[in-house]
Amino acid sequence: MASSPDWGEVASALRGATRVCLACHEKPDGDAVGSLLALSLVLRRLGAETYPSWSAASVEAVAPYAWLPGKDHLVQVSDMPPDVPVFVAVDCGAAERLGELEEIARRAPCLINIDHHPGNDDFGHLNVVVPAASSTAELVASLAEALGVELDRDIATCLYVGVVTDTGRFQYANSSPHTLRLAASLLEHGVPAPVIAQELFESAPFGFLKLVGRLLERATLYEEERFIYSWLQRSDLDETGVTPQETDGLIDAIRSTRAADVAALFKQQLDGSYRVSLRSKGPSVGVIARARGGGGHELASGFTAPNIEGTAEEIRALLARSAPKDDSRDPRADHSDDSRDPRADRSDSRDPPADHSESSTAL
Ligand SMILES: [Mn+2]
Repeated sequence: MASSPDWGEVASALRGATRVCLACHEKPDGDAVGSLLALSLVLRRLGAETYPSWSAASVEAVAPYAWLPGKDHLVQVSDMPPDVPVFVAVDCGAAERLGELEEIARRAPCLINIDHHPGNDDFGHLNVVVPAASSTAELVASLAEALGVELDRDIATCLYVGVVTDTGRFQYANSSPHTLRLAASLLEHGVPAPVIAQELFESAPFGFLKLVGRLLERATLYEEERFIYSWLQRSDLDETGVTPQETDGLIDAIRSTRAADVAALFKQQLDGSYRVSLRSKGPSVGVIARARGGGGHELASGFTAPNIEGTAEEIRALLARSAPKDDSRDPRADHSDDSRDPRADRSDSRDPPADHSESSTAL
């Protein structure tokens, strides 16, 4: 995000508001919860009553976000006041991502949409959508400044969680110099970065390690096509005590090898079918997913398949067909100046910001 967005109308709407409903997307990730709670705290500093929530049977910040400042202000969907003049949606690529809260949002006289998802359809009355922003948290930080609210440790902590999760710990191409300057300023407000890192990235239950073990043990590599895949059955979750929600980032475990450009993870669903997540360091996997009724980005996509081996074989065959014939496809050897170098532009290599969970976008 090179320059700060124009907050003019949004800032005046929020400055005049005494009661504000806020919501992030359902099944929130770190950026969604962090942005939601940060903005709620910012508006409370301006004296507003805030009602932060998201669509869920029970709205509570669960692990690894259960410790976040401002979580005590969360309200259940049923307790959302229906008649609040200003409703702010954060980190929602589309109004449907508000789930049950969409109706209240649509009824609000002023619906504000603050987001960084490419393809956001500007569903608000006022929209600040900045795809170049690393995270919605980055936008909320900019909004706080526009509102004249000085960050404190609590707000900065929520913002930091949004930034550090959506940038993959500052690894992805969305980590701009601005993002890192913001992170630095958040640390200056006393954000306990090492503690947050432990909470977010080193607090998995023991069973999770066993599940990763199974996944890695089963991983199958097609060397020629630089394609790796693995799978999880429902019984794996039952036996290790891991919930489906906790399996969202698992594909990272198999994509981390230099031997593969494309990774697929098959996760068995309750009906016996498999949700297939695809990640790529170069070849388009969006086209593979779309051809099978799924969706996503060129480098991160997903679809549903009836089986593991047959589908993996299909993907392998497609990759073999689309692979360039004239080089080794070893990115370290040949592509250093090449636009196909998977590391030259990783702007899409993060999980699609639309949703890190796989349920709604079938990624
Ligand atoms: Mn986000």
